[in-house]
Formats: sequence, C-alpha cells, structure tokens
Amino acid sequence: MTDDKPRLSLYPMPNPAVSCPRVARLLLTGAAGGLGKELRPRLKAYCDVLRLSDISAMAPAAAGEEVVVAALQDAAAVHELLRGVQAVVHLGGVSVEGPFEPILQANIVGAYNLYEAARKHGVKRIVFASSNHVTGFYRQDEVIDARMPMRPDGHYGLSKAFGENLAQFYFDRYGIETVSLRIGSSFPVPVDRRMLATWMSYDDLERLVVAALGAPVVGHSVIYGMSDNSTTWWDNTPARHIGYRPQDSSEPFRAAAEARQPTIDSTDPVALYQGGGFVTKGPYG
Ligand code: NAI
Ligand code: 15L
Repeated sequence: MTDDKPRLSLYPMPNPAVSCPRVARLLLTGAAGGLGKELRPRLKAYCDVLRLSDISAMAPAAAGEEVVVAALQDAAAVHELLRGVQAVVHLGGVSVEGPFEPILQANIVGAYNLYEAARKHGVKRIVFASSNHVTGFYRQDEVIDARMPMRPDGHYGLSKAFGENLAQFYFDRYGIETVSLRIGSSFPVPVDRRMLATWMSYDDLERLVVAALGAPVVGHSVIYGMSDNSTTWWDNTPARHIGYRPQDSSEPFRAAAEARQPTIDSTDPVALYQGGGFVTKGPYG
C-alpha cells in the first residue's frame, strides 16, 4: 500500500517490515493496558488520528490523539466511541481467567456493543485480540491450526470464543472484516518454559496488528499471535494471506527460562495443556 500523505515529523516512523494503508481515524480499545500502552506510540505511524479508549485513566492526548474513557458494556458510550472511525484494534476487556460476571460484561456484552456500533457506523475492519485460551485444552504435544475445533480453557477462553464467533457472524451477515489474533504471551521476554512456545515480542505484535489492518482481503481470519519460536504448538499456514512474518524468536531467552524453571512435571496439567495455568483455575461458585 502506498502512503500518499506527507508524514508528520512528530509521528514515529512505521516499522519497516510491515505496510498498511493509512487509516484516517483508528480506534484502539484497552489503551491503558499492557499491550495498549505498547501499541499507542507505534500505531500513530499508521493513522492520522488515533482514538484511545479504556475504562481506566490514560495519559492525556498528544498531537494526533483523542482519549475517551468508556466502559465497553455501556452500549451508548461505545456507539459514540465508534463515530468517525474507519478501523478498530480491539484490545479492551478482562485479560485473565476469573469469575464469569466481569468477563460477561467486558468481553461478551462489550464485544457485542463494539460490533453493533461498527455496523451502525459502517466500520469495515476490526482487529480483535482473541487469545490462545480459545484452544487452551489442546495438549502441548499437539500442533494445531485455527481450523480445528475450539477447546476453551475457562470463562475467559469462552468469552474470546464468543468474540471470534461474533466476528464471523458480522462478516457473514454484514461484511465487516475481522482478523482474530489468538495471542500467545506478549510480554517483554518469555519467562518460563511454556512461553518459549507462546511468546510474541512487542515488535512482532506491531507487525501482526499492522498486517491484520492492512491485508487487502481477510473476511474473518484467525491467526495465532507468536514470534518465530523454535518450539511451537500452532501452525499459521492457513493464515499466510495476512502476510505476517515474525522476525523475533524466544530462542535467545531459552537458557534463562529453563534455569528459572529447571524441571517440569509432565503429569501436571499446567505442563500438559497449551493453556498452562488457566486450565486449573476455578470453579468460582
Ligand atoms: P490488560 O489487562 O493489560 O489490558 C486490558 C485493558 O482493557 C485494561 O486497560 C482494562 O482497563 C481494559 N478494560 C477491562 N475491562 C474493560 C471494560 N469493561 N471496558 C473498557 N475497558 C476495559 O491486557 P493486555 O495484556 O494489554 O491484553 C490486551 C488484549 O489482548 C486483551 O483483550 C487480552 O485478552 C488479549 N491478550 C493478551 C495477551 C498477552 O499476552 N498480553 C495474550 C492473549 C490475549
Ligand atoms: C492471555 O490471554 C492473557 O491475556 C495473558 O495475560 C497471558 O496469560 C497469556 O494469555 C498467556 O497465555 O500467557
């Protein structure tokens, strides 16, 4: 894609490994969270205006930014949030396993509100932060791809499965395109043996999000969010059309991760299942 607008010098330069059409107004939900804070300065290079939203407080708007505090379960607020927006990177919501009610409100009702508002405002592309926990009950000795049945590992994984189904429905019925990113573990470094397989660097996260925004035709596509790790449980071949090519790997961190976790008990569910610790959480009643 070409960028025919002059680049403002106060914007960071885009990552040279990725390309994306420039979006006039891009909405980033979950902007106060770990990944939101990381993507905030990076996504400014791909849009004229970056609208940032979260239920929590965010740093004040800088040039080229708009900051809107909103709860995803508030349909009217989410409707206003989508006004004037061309594309969305939807990170907002509960990001860990826990009791059902908060997950229901933020992740299920919230995602529904977002897609309804997108439909009403004619938004055509959403990048949805799904999770590896949609398939967390596959074993660590299985390599799976996104065409295999979902096996959510808890309330959180169920809510992300709902989000992916919602995305499929809104494409089939209304033509809104989504790339669902089944993110593994996106943190500064991989800190344990499981994360040697699931880790995605922040630079690769940017590459993935920008590829998902810029791929010309995606319908509803599902891709696992991981770096080019030597150990992997996920085959992204069916999503090669998105054009995501990770550049980083967990391998340089292997020795440190293995030293931190010298032994594993292969009968422990945490070491057995791809979802790791999430598979044993709960029940909450
Ligand atoms: P995070 O928990 O740091 O950020 C989530 C943000 O959503 C928070 O700032 C929170 O205030 C906001 N939020 C929560 N409930 C809300 C509500 N009802 N209304 C509006 N905003 C609300 O999570 P993180 O790590 O930044 O993850 C971002 C997204 O990526 C999440 O959707 C998470 O499920 C997903 N993800 C992240 C992974 C990772 O490794 N960091 C792995 C897999 C998925
Ligand atoms: C997720 O979905 C969570 O949002 C993140 O905090 C990590 O727990 C990650 O999965 C993981 O599986 O490591």
